[in-house]
Amino acid sequence: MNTMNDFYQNGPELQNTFDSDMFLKNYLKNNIPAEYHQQIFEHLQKVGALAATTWAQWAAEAEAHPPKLTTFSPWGKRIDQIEISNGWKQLEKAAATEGLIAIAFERKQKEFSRVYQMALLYLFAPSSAFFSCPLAMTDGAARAIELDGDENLITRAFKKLTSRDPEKFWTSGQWMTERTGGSDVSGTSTIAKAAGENRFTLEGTKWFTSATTSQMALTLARTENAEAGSRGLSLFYLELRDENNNLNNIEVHRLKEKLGTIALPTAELTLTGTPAIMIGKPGEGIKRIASVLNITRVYNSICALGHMRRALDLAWDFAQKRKAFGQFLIDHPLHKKTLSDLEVIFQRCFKLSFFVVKLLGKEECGIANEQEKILLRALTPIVKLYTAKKCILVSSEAIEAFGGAGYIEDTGLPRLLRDAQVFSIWEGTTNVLALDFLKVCQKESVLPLLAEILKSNPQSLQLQDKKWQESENARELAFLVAELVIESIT
Ligand code: MFK
Repeated sequence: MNTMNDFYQNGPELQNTFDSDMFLKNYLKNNIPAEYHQQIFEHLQKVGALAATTWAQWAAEAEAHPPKLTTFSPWGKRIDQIEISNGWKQLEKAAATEGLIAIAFERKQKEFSRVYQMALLYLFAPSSAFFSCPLAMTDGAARAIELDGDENLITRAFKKLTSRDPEKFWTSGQWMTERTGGSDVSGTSTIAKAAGENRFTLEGTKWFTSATTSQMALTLARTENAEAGSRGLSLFYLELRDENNNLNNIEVHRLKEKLGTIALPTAELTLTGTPAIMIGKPGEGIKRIASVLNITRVYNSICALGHMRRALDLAWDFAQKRKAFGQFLIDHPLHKKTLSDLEVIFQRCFKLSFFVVKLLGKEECGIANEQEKILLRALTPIVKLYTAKKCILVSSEAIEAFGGAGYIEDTGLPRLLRDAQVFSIWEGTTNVLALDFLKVCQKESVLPLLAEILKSNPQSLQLQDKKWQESENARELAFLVAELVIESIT
């Protein structure tokens, strides 16, 4: 006889995450020229299978074994060793082998290379335990070096950052934040002392250094006698270890205890005379690091998108196997409508994110016109802030769709919500990005340009409102622009 005691609910399962994603497939069919379809589809199908199986297992292993810092050897020598899990190491190798960075810089699919790469990242990220974070900084660093680095840095670093060989592949950190602030970096107190032609040694403390196990980092510092404020900052390249694999005058104080992203090593550290090379000219630090930020913000959007997709895939699957009140959840009209409404939010985020990715691809291939360049600059903060906030909302609703199980740690579901919160914090908070957008509007006449592009939408008239010049309305403006642009994308 079947009693309630015999009942055990099956948890949610993943299918090949590419095969099951009709929205992605249709987007790629309609937005990438047919000559690239076969190769890209075959690759993404392989990746979708890995994301649902091996990579998800490695990510679980990385989450179960967070990084550990050992500051001293048993005999008292300062060693600052960060131990990372096998899962994390395997994910790094997979990222290189699959060309997660390389695809964007080889540009074999011309301006569509970014679309291909970001589709790959979208599948990789939710099964990567946030290995996507070092990848974002790696990609941004490669772009900064490609734009502003000399031959030495191209050979020394760019080639490794963009390598498909796991033995040669490097990742990069981006160390911008000090104790005085991550949004307002004008108080940066790291000093760069001259040590030969374009060579410096850095002294200062960095408060958030993610991916501290990377081989290199880009960071901001102030040359001696440079002016105060952000205009006195320059951009520097450094390598974390010397030829004997010892840290290059770097002391790691501790790893951060974070709300989420726990597999990702994030440290506080001090540079105590670390050799560095300046990228760009003195005082150009913000402008030069902006090329990193613009890439990491697009990554943030794509990773938020992948995160939403994962949360929804699990919630849809569960709705088809969980019964309540005599029928499957999916057959309850209200449950189905709740998930369908979240699906619409996801799809809107998808449209905006890949619209910006396409612009990025065009700009990097030198075929974007002036309007497209302005749009890319203006919409990068918008897509980042919009998708981050929607991701938190979708993740919260998705775990609620599991009832109590969504609140229980060993189901793995609460992590969806904890991890989602980071998207709106790192790489610029919602308000900082909304204000950045406002600054761009003031400089580049973005609103008239947008009003012209969006003129078929009666709501675009709102863009002429004077109130947008007030910074307190910047957030409202940012979300309005996001919604209007999404509605204009066919
Ligand atoms: C890892 C585990 C997670 C743990 C939780 C997360 C913890 C948080 C970790 C972090 O701290 S992550 C870092 C977060 N911080 C940011 O993302 C930076 C946010 N701040 C900004 O984005 C500011 O706008 C910025 C620092 C870039 C600049 O502010 P400023 O100092 O007021 O400079 P300004 O005047 O806005 O820009 C200087 C120049 O750079 C201008 O050019 P001009 O000199 O020609 O006028 C700008 O146009 C240009 N610029 C600024 N942003 C740009 C840009 N150009 C292109 N693209 C951009 N995005």
